[in-house]
Amino acid sequence: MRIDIITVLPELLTSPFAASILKRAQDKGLVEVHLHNLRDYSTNKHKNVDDYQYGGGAGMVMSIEPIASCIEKLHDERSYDEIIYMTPDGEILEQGLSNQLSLLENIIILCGHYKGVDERVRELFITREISIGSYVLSGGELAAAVLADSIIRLIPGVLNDETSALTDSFQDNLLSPPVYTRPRDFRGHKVPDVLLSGNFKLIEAYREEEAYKRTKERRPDLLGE
Ligand code: 6GU
Repeated sequence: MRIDIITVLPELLTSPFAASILKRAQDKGLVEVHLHNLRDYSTNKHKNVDDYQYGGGAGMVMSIEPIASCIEKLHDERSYDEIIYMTPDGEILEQGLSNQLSLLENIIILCGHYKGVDERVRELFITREISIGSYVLSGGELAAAVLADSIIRLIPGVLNDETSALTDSFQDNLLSPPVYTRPRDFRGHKVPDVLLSGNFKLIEAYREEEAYKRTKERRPDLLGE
């Protein structure tokens, strides 16, 4: 898979892809992440990528020209399955959408800023608009990192058995059960006996029950309640 991210702040996106699982996925050749500085596509002498909005009002709007040249340059080199715009008024990201996107070959992610992009960018280029939740971030970069992380970890070969996505919270619409490691007793707070029993059938049943209990308590919406 190839992910091209268009942003005015590429430095905000370097560290998320330079460590841990996302770095390993790239090192293994399972995903390519390319950052594009929108300013490089500005044609005016101040390298501006935004302008005042027609009709007046506070806040700048991201101009269509640099975005169009960047997307068109990428599109000349390969075809894209989705051109995603990160915006607080987009579809809320859920695991199912990450699962779908992880099956694609090439995607572009455009990070919104200021008051957003000129509406014609959305009409002419964008195939999907995604938000990561009902709160406002200063820009789409952190949201793009969240989206990319949730997609990349699902690409076959990225996770090993230990980190398998199959047992993640949400993958089966259930939250994960509690987990423990040494010591067995921390100041009188003990690890549940069943986890020390060596009886894998019992342990599996315990984990399923705890996952269900936790989901019912914290996220009944996931159970359709
Ligand atoms: Cl995608 N962008 C911004 N600016 N804020 C957000 C968001 C995106 N998703 C949730 N909040």
